[in-house]
Amino acid sequence: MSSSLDALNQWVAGVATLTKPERIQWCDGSDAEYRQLVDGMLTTGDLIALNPTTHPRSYLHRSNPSDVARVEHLTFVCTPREADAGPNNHWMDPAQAHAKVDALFDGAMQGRTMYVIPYCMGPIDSPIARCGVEITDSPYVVANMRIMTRMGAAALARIERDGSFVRGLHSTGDLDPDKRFIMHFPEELSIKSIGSGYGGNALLGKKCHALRIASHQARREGWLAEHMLIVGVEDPRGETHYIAAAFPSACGKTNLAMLIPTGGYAKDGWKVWTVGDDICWMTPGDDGRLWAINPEAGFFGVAPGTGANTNPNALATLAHDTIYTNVALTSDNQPWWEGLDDRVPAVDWQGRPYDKANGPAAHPNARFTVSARQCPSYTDKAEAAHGVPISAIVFGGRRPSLVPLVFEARDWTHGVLVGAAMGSETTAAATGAVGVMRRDSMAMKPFCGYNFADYFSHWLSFDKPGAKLPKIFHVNWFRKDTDGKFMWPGYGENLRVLEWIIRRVEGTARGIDTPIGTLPAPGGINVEGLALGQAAERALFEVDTEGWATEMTDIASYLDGFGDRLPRALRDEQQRMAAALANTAPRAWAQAV
Ligand code: SAT
Ligand code: MN
Repeated sequence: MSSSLDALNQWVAGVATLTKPERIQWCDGSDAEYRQLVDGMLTTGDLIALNPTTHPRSYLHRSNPSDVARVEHLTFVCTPREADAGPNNHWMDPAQAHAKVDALFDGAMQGRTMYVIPYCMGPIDSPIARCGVEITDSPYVVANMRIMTRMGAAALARIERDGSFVRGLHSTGDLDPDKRFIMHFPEELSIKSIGSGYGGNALLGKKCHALRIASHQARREGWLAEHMLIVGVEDPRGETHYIAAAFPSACGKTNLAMLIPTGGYAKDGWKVWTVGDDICWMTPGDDGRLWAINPEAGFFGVAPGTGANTNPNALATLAHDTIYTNVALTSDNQPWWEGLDDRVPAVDWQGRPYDKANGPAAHPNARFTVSARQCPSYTDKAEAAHGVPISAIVFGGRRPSLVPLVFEARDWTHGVLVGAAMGSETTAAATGAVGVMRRDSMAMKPFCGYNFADYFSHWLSFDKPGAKLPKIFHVNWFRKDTDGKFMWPGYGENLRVLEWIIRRVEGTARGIDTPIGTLPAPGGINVEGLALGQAAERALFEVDTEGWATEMTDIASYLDGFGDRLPRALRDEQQRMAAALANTAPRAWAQAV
C-alpha cells in the first residue's frame, strides 16, 4: 500500500478512536451512495422533498437558526508564530487549538456514522488540482461535497498517486455556538471544524481548503488561490477572453459568472461562458501567462435576489437535482426566496407559517447547491487540465459612494495596491452587522491563510521577467444616488464594462489617465439605451479628487496595520497615488460620457 493511503488509514483510525462513531462509511461518490444518503436524510427530516413535478430530485435543508453563515470570529489560523497569521486572522497556538477542539471531538460522533470523503479540488487530471479528505458526521455535508467537488474513488486514486492530501475533520457537534471553532493548521495541511453544519464552516473543501490552506500552499509553491469567479467573454469574432474577478461574498460573483448578453450584445453574437463562481487557482504557464482552474464542481450560491431578471442562467441551473438551504416554501412545496417572483410563500425558512412581521421569508444567506454541469453557460474549458488563460483580473466591492464604475490599474504593482485597498460593505454571508464598510483585500479578508503583508509580497512577486500578466481593473456596480438607489443597472448590463475591459486588454479602447488609474475615455463605455441620467453619468465616470485623497489616508492607515512586513513597493505605490491626488485640482477628471 502507498504511504499516503497508509497515512490516511492511520488518521481515520485515530479519529474514530477519538470521536467514537457507531460506524464508518468510506464514500465512493457513486449515484447509489448519494441516493442512499438522501433517502436517509428524508427519513430523519434533515431533508424535505420539494415538489417533484416542478423541482425533480430537489430538497430543502433547514439549518439550526443559530447556524446560517460563516463565523469569522470563531475561525482561526493556527501557525506556530502569531505574526505568520497576521492581523487579518484570528490566531491560536497550534497545540492549544488542537487541545481545545480535540476535547470537543472526544466522543462527538457517538451514535453517528462517520463518513470519510476523499475529494479532488479541480479537474481530476489537472496538475493544478489538489486533493483532500474530509471526515464528517453530517450526511448533509457529504451530499453537498458530492456536488461541490470531484468526490470518491477517482479522488482516492489520485491521493495514492500524489502522496499527500489535506486533512479535514468535521463534526456538527451539538451546534452550540459556544463550542464552535473552525481551526486551520496550514503547516500541517489540516483543518478541524466543530459545532456548525453551515457551508463555509463545514464543507471543508471550499473556503477552509481551497482558500485558507491552499493560499498557504500557493505561496510556498508559486501560485495563487483566490476568492474569484472565472468567466469567458466571447466577442462576435469568436475570440474569448477569460476574466477572473474578486468580489466579497454575496456581492454578485455568481451573477457575473453566469451573465447572459442582452439587447445589442445578444444580436451581435456576444457569448459568456461560466468557468467558476467563487474560487480560482492560478499558476504561471510556460508562456508566462496565468492559467486558472475552478477547483469546485458546483455552485453554493446565494438564493435571495436570484430571479429571471437578475440571473436566468442560475434559474435554469436550478431546474432539478438541487439542495436548497434555508429558503422558504410556496403552498405547493416549491422553493421560494425574495427576488424570485411575486408569489407569496406559505412557510418561511424556519418552517413557520409565513408572516411578514418575522422578516424575510428566506434567510438572506439562503443557499442553493447545484452541479456546475447543469448551468447552460458552463463551458468544457472548465474541465481542461491546464485551465484557461486569464486576460484580466477584476477587483470590486460594494461602494455606495466615491468609487467609479470602472478603472484600470497602471501596472501590476498598482493593481496589487488596488486589490489590497479594496473596501466593501459587509453582507449576510458572515454573522455580524450587515452594511458596514471594511477593507477586504482581494476579497480575501476572511479567507487568506497567512499574513496579508506576506500575501501582498507574494502577489508582487509574479511581476518578473518573462511574465505576461493580466491587466488589473477595479469595478463598482453598487454606486448609489442621494435617494439610495443604485445608479448602474448591473447584472446583464455589466457586459458593457467587460467589453471595455477586454478592449483595453487588446489595446483598442481609449482611456484617460487619472491619479487613481485609467478611466474610460468619453464614449468609451457603451451606455446606449440605459437612460442613466446626467448625475449618474457624471458620478460613475469621474474621480472625486478630494474624496480620493481622504480614501488614500484611510488606505495608508490600513496598510500601517501590517507594520514592517508590508512590502515597500506597496507603500511606495500608495504614496505615489496620494501625491498625484494632492497635486491635482478637485474633480479635474469629471467627465460626461
Ligand atoms: O462561506 S461560504 O462558502 O459558505 C459562502 C461565502 O461566504 O462565500
Ligand atoms: Mn465566496
